[in-house]
Amino acid sequence: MISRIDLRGTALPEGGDLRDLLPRAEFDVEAALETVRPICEDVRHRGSAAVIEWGEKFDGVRPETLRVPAAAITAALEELDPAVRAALEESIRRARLVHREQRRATHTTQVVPGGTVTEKWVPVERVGLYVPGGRSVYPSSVVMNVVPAQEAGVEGVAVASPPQKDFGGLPHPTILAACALLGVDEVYAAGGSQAVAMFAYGTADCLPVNLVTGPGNIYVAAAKRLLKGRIGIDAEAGPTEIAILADASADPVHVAADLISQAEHDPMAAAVLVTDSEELAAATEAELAAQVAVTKHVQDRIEPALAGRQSAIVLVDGIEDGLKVVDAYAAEHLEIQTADAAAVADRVRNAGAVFVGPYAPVSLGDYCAGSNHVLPTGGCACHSSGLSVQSFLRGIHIVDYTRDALAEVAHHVVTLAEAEDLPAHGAALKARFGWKVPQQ
Ligand code: HSO
Ligand code: ZN
Repeated sequence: MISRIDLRGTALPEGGDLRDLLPRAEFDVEAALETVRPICEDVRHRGSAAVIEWGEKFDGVRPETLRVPAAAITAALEELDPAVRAALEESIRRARLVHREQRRATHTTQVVPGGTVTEKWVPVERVGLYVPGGRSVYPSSVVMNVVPAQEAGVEGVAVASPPQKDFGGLPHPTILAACALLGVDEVYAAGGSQAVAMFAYGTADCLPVNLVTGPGNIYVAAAKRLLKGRIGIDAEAGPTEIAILADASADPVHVAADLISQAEHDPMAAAVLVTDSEELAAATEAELAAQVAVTKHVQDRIEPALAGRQSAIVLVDGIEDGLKVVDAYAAEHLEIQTADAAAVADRVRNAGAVFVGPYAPVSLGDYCAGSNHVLPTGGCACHSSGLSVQSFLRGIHIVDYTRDALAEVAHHVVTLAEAEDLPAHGAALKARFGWKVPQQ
């Protein structure tokens, strides 16, 4: 059900060549651009009516109003299963603990006496958080988007999630209940690229936002790419990925269960085991077969995900090579299940999040570790981070120099301006000192 890639017995190629040997799903956002372009343009020109009509077309239901009424949000919380409520509250509490500590303090550097640069961290004014609602209805993703935005101090937090046929055109009730628990009352029954365009351009119902975050399908990713610049975005989320670096000490029951746990998301999800142990590889294959047989979403998601070319068991000569492989792959989620797991984890350079040892499965991070589960996919972990307080802040430099401090460096500024053939830059300094550069 899962293929093998055997990299044993030869020196591993470097960088990009190694990455080419590893499995990865196609996620062709470029191709979806042409589909979403007219939808975004329509929303730009016709506003809320266009958002509602595209929702009707794609989601099969016409919401009564784009903005979800406050009473529907309150009612959803009242009807929420108490056990789900308790679990979400614990998830929120833990996420707040971690994200609160990500806040950055304003810092002033005294460059010279009288010359300072202060870096001030300022939250964006308004954000649009996208929460999917198709195959996946994840209240946990509401938590993972809203908590860092709130902890960053964002004042305007708006959530959009597709209208649901079974719930009279409202977003799914557990999504609404999660919003209520987090104190978010601005929620829109909007999905797909039309929701992203609504956030970017604004409509009569929804003020434009500065930044859109959150996972979504390929059309959401394409709309984010199209509208980037007008709005800021987090990483474009592709299908979820788990990589596990494991040696003979790992328990194949855990390894198989964890691979399956992320394969459960999507037929395009990737599950990759990197190991130097032939025994673990064989035992994991057997376990996968046994566990998949008794899992829920077998045919529609897990089997195609595991059998797809994006998933594999990669055999390597040792954990050193394994580290090279997982770094080249740059997984969204990376589990380390080796003898000295913490030391190995410490050496990982590229991963969205790293899960250390036998008791830190990815599912823990998905819900209740306190870490964020909106993470870079598709190899983007080699240049991007998951969602954090930092995603919602901008660092602004405040430059404050006295006359003496400026005088001290003026000749250097003028020299550099002349070297770049920009004499007016130098003149801006000279103007302050009787049109002469102060002599040092
Ligand atoms: N593993 C997903 C997040 C998620 N899992 C939501 C369960 N619910 C992407 O990190
Ligand atoms: Zn998950």
